[in-house]
Amino acid sequence: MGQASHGTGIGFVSLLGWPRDKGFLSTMKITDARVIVCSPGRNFVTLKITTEDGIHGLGDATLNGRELAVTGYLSDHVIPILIGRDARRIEDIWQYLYKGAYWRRGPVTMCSIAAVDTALWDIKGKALNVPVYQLLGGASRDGVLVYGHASGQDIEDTVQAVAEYRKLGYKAIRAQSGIPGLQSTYGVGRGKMYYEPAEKGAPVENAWSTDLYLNFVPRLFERLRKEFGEDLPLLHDVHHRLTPIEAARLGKSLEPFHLFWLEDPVPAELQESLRLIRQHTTTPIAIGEVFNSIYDCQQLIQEQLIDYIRTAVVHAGGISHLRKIASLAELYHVRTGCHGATDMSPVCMAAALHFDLSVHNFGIQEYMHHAEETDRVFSHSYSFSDGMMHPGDAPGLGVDLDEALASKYPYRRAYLPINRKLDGTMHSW
Ligand code: CS2
Ligand code: MG
Repeated sequence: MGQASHGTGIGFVSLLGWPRDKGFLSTMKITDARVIVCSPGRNFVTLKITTEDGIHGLGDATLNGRELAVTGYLSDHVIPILIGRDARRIEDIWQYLYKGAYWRRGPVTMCSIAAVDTALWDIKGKALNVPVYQLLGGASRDGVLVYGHASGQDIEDTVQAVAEYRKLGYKAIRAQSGIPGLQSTYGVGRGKMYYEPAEKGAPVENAWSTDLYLNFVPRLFERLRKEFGEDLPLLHDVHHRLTPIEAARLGKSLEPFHLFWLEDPVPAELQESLRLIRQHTTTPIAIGEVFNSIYDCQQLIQEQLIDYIRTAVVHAGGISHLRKIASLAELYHVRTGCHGATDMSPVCMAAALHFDLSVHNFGIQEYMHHAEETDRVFSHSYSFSDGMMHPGDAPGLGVDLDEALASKYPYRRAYLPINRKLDGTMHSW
């Protein structure tokens, strides 16, 4: 008892006597897994998994400014126990890596698991000859609404940047501006359409003043509404820089300009602090780009303290785990708004688009252009048109990595900037 050929019903076998290495279907063994680190425009860590039938899948494992920690976790601890496993068992491999490690969660672990999970979805799609979104329940919409990043040195500069994004067809735009009196501000590009979050060398130091910021931001949005009218969805990122009562004041003062969302108003370690913000303002709140698991999201979602959950495929355990977060969010009227800055590689971007297209409670997707070198190294089937994106219909994720070209862009250590108050005190960002 225990052996069964294809098509044998479960009623014919004793599950207790069933050898664990034999499934009802033949397996597709993982024969190779490698980490590829490259820097075409910025650093990226990519996991490439190959199966016995020659199909390969890609997963993004980039943790901005801490890339090599994930590389080590994958190469030294995950890959050795991945080889020989059945690539078709995506959920089981996820649980094996999560529960089996004993040490759970955290960005390094969850980026590593995400990379494996994403690569396995890519493989499954290719093996079945369908785009990943078809495996996730199919399209729930025709395309994915994205927002672009407009930023300027001052208000008029930012008005111009928003106008440029509108010309490019964007239907939703995030607006950030330099603040008069502060030398530099994170999130403001230098003469480009977008900014690069990390820079070479030691972390750049930005100066911060909450007073200047709180007085300035409502003026920025008043001006933007005057210029662009009431209908353009506008977003703003606070980068975790306020206390709850300051954030409440900002949310309240922005109400006349009805933002699509106000992002990361406070650092989200103390999640009950969002209750205070909620008591004071109806400005919608988006949080979660630094979260790694459903447990990080749980309180904010279940208490309906946020409107959009920002977890990304790469940082929160891959497509499988993100779907669970989305399902929890759906119960509480919270919609998704995945993080999509340039440190999410095109592999992550593609995975996000398959996810976005399929989940019912999708809200919006962040989209920041990658550098041209990045797009040359990672060819992809996703596309942008008229403010919307689509993952394309190539089997799997629809992204590939030109390894020969990637090897021409070796890793360069780079860091995110830090933020200090005018008196030199370290501050959040
Ligand atoms: C930002 C990012 O895209 C965003 O909303 O917060 O610039 C973020 O700071 C970086 O992606 C961090 O790696
Ligand atoms: Mg952000």
